[in-house]
Amino acid sequence: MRILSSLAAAAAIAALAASAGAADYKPEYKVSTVLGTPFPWGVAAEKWAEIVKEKSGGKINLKVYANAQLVQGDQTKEFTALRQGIIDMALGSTINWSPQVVELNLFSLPFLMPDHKAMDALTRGTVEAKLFDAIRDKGAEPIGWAENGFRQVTNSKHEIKTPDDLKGLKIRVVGSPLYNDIFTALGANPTQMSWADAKPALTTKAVDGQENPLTVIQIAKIETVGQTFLTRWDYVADPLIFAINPRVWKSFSAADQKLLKDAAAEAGMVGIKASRDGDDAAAKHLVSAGVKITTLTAEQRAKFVAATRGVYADWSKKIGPELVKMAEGAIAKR
Ligand code: X2X
Repeated sequence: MRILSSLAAAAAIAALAASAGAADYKPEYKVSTVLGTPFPWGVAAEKWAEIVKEKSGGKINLKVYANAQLVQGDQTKEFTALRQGIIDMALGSTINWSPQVVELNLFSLPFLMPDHKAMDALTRGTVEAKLFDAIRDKGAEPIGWAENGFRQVTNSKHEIKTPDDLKGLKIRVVGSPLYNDIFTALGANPTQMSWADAKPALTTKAVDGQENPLTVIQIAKIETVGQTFLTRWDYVADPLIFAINPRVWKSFSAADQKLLKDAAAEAGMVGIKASRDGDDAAAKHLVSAGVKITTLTAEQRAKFVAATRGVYADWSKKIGPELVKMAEGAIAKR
């Protein structure tokens, strides 16, 4: 009898402890992202939520809020909202977080990364460690990578083969001032606006063009708003970063932190594959939808590189010459 009741007491204590652990956790963690499924962002974010739910036995419940809706569509405020705890977690582009974390402009240095292997060289090892330290310093816990992809330029006016073809074109650009500098150096007329405002601006022809990865261009059906000229120039690429508010991060047990990190690695791989495999498929689809795709020759591309060297040099100073050197070294060794 005594053994039985002490067993029952032990079971009751164990049950209490388990429910106390779970009770520390929120019923739902809000995950912010700019683009939902079927964009590679949404694919990665939803996969993350799915794996975390399954591996935690339903204890950790992530809910993805797309279209930057948790920051009223203003994607350049996402990092600040994450730091403040207005959102718990995010899968965000390095471009959208660069106003707060200047080092993330690294990926936007024009023509720094020649290929996917170059990108991979920056999202691991010493460069990754430096970037993650910079993010941590600014108040968020980075735990993994996914990918938006190499960005191409579209417009409604004419084919772009030389920097001269960009002259006078009004181009919608994203949140970092570095993009204003790139397009100004190329003779275009850049105007910064959120993704939420971009499509209406393209529809009304308030702007002539924009730049985004092929998967985004295709899934958003940008050809339907007159964007029928596309140049593949791979001038920059943006990875996506999984990050968590520091207080939320600390509220998880070490085992659950590992679970979240491992799940982000797995989901990130799925997202990266969706972006990389999606590019050529998107290009085919766009051609059949009537888009003229121009792929630059090495010689043509060199003219764009030359025209943006000054911007590269200026922004290397802002990003940190040491970090840029480290990145160039990692790319050379890839
Ligand atoms: O706004 C964009 O162009 C997008 C969707 O690519 C980003 O959020 C960086």
